[in-house]
Amino acid sequence: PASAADLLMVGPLLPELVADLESRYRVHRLWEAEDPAALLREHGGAIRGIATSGRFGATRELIGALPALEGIFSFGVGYDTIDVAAAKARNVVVTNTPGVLDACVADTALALMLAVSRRIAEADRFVRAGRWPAEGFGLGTRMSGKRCGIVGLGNIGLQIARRAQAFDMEILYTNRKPREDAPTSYRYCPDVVTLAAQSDYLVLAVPGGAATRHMVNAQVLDALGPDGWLINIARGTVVDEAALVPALQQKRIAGAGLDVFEHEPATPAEFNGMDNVVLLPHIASGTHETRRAMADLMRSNLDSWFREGQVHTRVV
Ligand code: 8YV
Repeated sequence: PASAADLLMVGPLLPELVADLESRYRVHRLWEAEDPAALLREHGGAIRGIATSGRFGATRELIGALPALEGIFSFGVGYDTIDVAAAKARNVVVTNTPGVLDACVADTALALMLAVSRRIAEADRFVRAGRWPAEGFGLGTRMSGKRCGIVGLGNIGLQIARRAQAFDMEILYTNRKPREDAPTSYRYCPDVVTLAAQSDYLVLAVPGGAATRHMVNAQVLDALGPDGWLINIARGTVVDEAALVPALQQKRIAGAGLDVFEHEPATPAEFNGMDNVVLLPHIASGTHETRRAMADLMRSNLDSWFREGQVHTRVV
């Protein structure tokens, strides 16, 4: 029975979700433990599930410390911080929350595209600083009708493309392979450099992890060029931040709209003085509606597993 299962919660999740899980499972809070190793020694043998998120993940070491582990249930679609290979080797099921966050993440991508190229955040700072009566603000760059290059045409990438089409943008994309079910007007590029060279906005929507690490490097940024905008709602690791900082400083690209960072929550101090960047604290899925839907899906995966030995959205 579900009430008998011990769960290890790696970090704080949505308070309503935590309260609900605590009412029905024996939840052990790893992040609050004074001595995490002692907690694992004492309860590790009983723990059957890990409740985590893309932010907190689940390491090989943690998985190894839990001999009775059956499943890892993650809040979020990205699972690059979960050692899926270690889980697979132990026959541990891994679930995420795909689908329910696509719309809000895509909304945020479009918001960043407009914010950075139309200088929305900068204009807001200008008005607040009382500069309007005495100074002119200057001009922004048009977004409508431009070329939108999407890196990774998955569920989120497709939602970004649909929204960009409403702005009369031309859609280009790169992906491991062309998507047969994509509208025929979407133009496939075989690699990210070719895509960047033909895009006004390069929008990242690929998963994180080793396969995409530093996919956007100095060569890609230079292909994007001084009139190109980089938008990242994917993972900070996809961009070589050490290459991005000088590219922005030297205006080798026009600007960047970033929701994620390589070492978040730390962000490069150089960004703070730049007006051609818009910085968000990883909020792309952060609406009441979407976070509630993510919590519902995660909870439903957990409950189905402990009731019926089945899950809805399995990663592997
Ligand atoms: C979450 C995310 O904020 O779904 C993802 O992959 O990055 C976000 O939706 C994150 O998972 C919470 O840690």
